[in-house]
Amino acid sequence: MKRIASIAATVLLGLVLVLNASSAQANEVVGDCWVDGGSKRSLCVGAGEDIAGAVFEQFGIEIFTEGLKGEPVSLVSGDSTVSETSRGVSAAATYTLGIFYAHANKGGAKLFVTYGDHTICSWGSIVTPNLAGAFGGVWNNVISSFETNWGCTGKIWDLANYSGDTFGWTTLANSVGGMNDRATSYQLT
Ligand SMILES: [Ca+2]
Repeated sequence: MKRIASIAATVLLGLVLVLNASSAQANEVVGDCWVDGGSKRSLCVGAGEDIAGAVFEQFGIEIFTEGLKGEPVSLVSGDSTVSETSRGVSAAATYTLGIFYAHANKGGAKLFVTYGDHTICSWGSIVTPNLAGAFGGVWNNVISSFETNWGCTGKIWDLANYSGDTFGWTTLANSVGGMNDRATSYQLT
């Protein structure tokens, strides 16, 4: 019996290792990304790198997020690689309407979804252009939490083209329930 128990334990251990190996094959997002719903421009940076600074350097676009009083707050920090002299008044502005996170509780890598006008979600559902799309590449099936800004609300779908299981609409999701690591398409409106 002892031998059988030993074999059973070995089989169980093997099964656990296999399960761990398969879960390790899930997408792993290493750095932050940005996509603009108007221009459809996008960019990703490596682990620990500054996405706002990189977007500013490459596109001359300054990313803002919503402050506590609804005011735009620049994500381009003074400590970034952006020099003060390059931060001219001609810099284009874009606004973070949604942030999707690879981990729960707004943790892990971030995907910033922006638009050149932070008031579009207050225009009303008939005229508001949806900021919608697919979670491409490493962002497919990894979203674990999200938040929205400036009156926007967000929803995620399991499948492409806004079909299958969903989570939302909501403005803050510290977790996404049964949709964890499953989101393939999204809308902000
Ligand atoms: Ca999916």
